Parts: sequence; structure tokens; C-alpha cells
Amino acid sequence: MAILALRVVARATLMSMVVAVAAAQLQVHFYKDSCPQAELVVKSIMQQRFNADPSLPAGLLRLQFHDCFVRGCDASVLIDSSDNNVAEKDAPPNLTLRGFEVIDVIKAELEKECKGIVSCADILALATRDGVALTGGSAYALPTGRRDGLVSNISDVNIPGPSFSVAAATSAFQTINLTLEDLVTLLGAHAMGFCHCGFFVDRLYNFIGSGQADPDIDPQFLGVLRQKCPRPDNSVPFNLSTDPIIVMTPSSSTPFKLDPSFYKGVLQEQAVLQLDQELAFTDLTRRIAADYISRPNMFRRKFAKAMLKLTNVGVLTGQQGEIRANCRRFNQPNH
Ligand code: HEM
Ligand SMILES: *[C@@H]1O[C@H](CO)[C@@H](O)[C@H](O)[C@H]1NC(C)=O
Ligand SMILES: *[C@@H]1O[C@H](CO)[C@@H](O)[C@H](O)[C@H]1NC(C)=O
Ligand SMILES: CC(=O)N[C@H]1CO[C@H](CO)[C@@H](O)[C@@H]1O
Repeated sequence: MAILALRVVARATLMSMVVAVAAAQLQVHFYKDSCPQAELVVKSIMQQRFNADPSLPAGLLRLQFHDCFVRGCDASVLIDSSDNNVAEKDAPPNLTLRGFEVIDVIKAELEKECKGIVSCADILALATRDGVALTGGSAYALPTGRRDGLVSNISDVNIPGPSFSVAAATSAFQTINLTLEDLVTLLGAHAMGFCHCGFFVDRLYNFIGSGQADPDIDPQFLGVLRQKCPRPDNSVPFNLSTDPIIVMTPSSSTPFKLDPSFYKGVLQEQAVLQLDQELAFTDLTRRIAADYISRPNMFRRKFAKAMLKLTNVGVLTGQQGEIRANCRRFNQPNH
């Protein structure tokens, strides 16, 4: 039950509305006249925050994925729920999102320097881009000019779950025009950051109701995971805030670096999530993983390319949407 609560059921909602406002005229250095220091401000705050917390880029990458997957990259994930609206943030897969505070800090600074100019959607995309560079990824030029959306509705959240098959996750990605290769490449982000036991503990004790562990976990690694994630006590309700947390790629010695270590874990049957481990089981996905391990620079390049695709999904431009003054609230309180 507990685990089921964390799983997300794919729902074919509202993607068609996202499609209607697909990527238009983003451009590199969109703010060069209106707020020339915008990218520098983001970069310097990111550098400071990263020095204090090297896991920050991981939080932002996941936040960026959840923003873009639901209604496009329109900062809808940043909205707080209000009396008349339950926002995306409160959907189960979002309860462990993090990185909101650094977006608030950057927004406050940019409002001071260039009031009403830089969108929250761009701040998130720029901060994530800088986070990728800070963790060893490539520092790609990011087209900007995104506008902030006017809707954030918990019912729209249809993020693929950790127990999805590769095929199911691929179809989910197709709804935002991303390919299987994009999926495999972006999952490389799981080289970094944290994971709550609740997202995979069924694999350790009761895989698809078998009462056994998932046979596709390296036995020694299974022991390590079981030590960190005890068997759930079904007599007490599941509580995310006390659920233990492990690093996303425990087999890696560099848990906060965007290197190909994720793929090594996959090929050694030391992936944490079921979906991730499944990448080892088709020829194509195995081959991509092996290529990225042997050619880290190709991984960096492909990762940047896939991020550009992801951050272009369903963007609002021109006069669409708005530029929020506070990333957590719509400018018009009635939205
Ligand atoms: C089908 C796709 C995906 C699934 C099922 C999935 C699932 C998950 C889960 C269950 C977690 C653990 C969250 C927690 O316990 O707090 C996680 C974390 C993470 N995911 Fe994914 N993910 C997917 C795609 C992506 C993509 C496309 C990216 C990046 C572009 C990404 C980046 C991350 C990062 C960096 C973390 C660590 C977050 C942190 O440290 O707070 N994921 N993911
Ligand atoms: C996906 O691509 C199609 C065809 O180019 C386009 O019409 C649609 O808007 C795109 N969808 C998204 C979510 O960007
Ligand atoms: C959220 O979406 C649901 C389902 O589409 C809809 O019934 C509801 O009115 C929406 N909520 C808001 C505040 O727009
Ligand atoms: C309902 C709930 O717990 N929402 C949380 C969503 O994530 C943010 C950031 O971690 C929390 O501040 C919210 O409380």
C-alpha cells in the first residue's frame, strides 16, 4: 500500500494543451538588452549555493524534469497550493522535490535588479544548466525567453513512476517528443542525488508481490540496500518524512558528479530503481550505456543536447503567460 502511494499512474491528461503552445522563439541571451546581468546573477548564486550544498544541482535537475514534463517548461511546478487551488507540487511524485529556495533567492535578486523581466521558467532552466556545469557536465548555451504559466493543477501530474518498464517510460517521453535515446541519456542524471527507500523497497523484499527480492539485483548490493532500507512495517502508515534516504547511485564514488557512473551501476546490476535497472535488459539500451561508459565526453555532449530538448518542451513565449513576481504565486491571485 505504502509503496503504491508513491507510484504514479500514467494519465493521458492535458498533454494536448501543452502541444498547442509548443516551442516558439527562444533565443540565446534573450535578456542581453533587458537584463544583461541575468545569466551572471544566476551563475554566481548557483556557485555560492553549490559550495554550501553539492547536491543542489541534482535537486534542480529533477525539478526541471518535473516542470517540463507537466504542461511544458512553464514553472508550473514552482507554484504553491492556495485556498482555491491544489498545485502540482502536492502530487505524490513531487513531495520530495527540492531546490525551490535557490530559485526564490535568484528571483528576489533579479526582481531587485530588473523588475518584472526574467521569468521563473528561465531562472529554473538557467540554474539547472549551471548546476550541470558545476557537477562536471557540459556548459551548454541555453536559449531563453520562456514565460511563466497560469495553471498549476495537481490533476495534471503524470510523471512516469520508478517501476515503469522502459517501454512505458519511452511512451511517456514520446508525449513530450523525447525519444528512447533521450530517456536513456537523461536518466544518466541519476548518477547524482538522493532517493527515498519507498521508491524501490519492494525490489528488496517483495518484488511484484513475490515475497522475494528482484532477481536482477547483484546479491552483495542487495545486502547493502537492505541494510539501508529496512523491510517496511505494514502495521504503521508509510511516512515519507521519516523514510530513509540513500544516494541514487550507491555504486559510485562520486554521488554528486554528472559522470557515466549511473550506467556502470546499471550494467553491474547495481541500479536502485527498477526502471533504471531495466536499461540493462535490451540490446539498444545496454549499448548506449556501454558507449557512455567508454566515452564520457560523448555522454556529456548528448546529455546537454537532451537537456536542450527537454527545456524546450511546451514553452510559452511572446505575450503568452506572464513574468511572475514571485515564483510561488501567480501575479493574479485568482489564478
Ligand atoms: C522516467 C523517468 C524517471 C523516473 C521514473 C525517475 C524517478 C526518480 C525517483 C523515484 C527519484 C527519487 C526521488 C526521491 O526519493 O526524492 C528520482 C530522483 C532524481 N531524478 Fe529521476 N526519474 C526519471 C527521470 C529523470 C530525469 C529525466 C531526470 C533529469 C533530467 C532525473 C533526475 C533526477 C535526479 C537528479 C534525482 C535526484 C534528486 C535529488 O537528489 O533530490 N530523473 N528520480
Ligand atoms: C511534438 O512534435 C509535434 C510535431 O512536430 C508538434 O506538433 C508538437 O507540438 C510537439 N509536442 C510538444 C509537447 O512539444
Ligand atoms: C484541475 O484539473 C481538474 C481535472 O481536469 C479540474 O476538474 C479542476 O477544475 C482543475 N482545478 C483548477 C483549480 O483549475
Ligand atoms: C504537501 C507537501 O509536502 N508539499 C511539499 C512539496 O515540496 C516542497 C519542497 O520540498 C515542500 O515545501 C512542500 O511542503
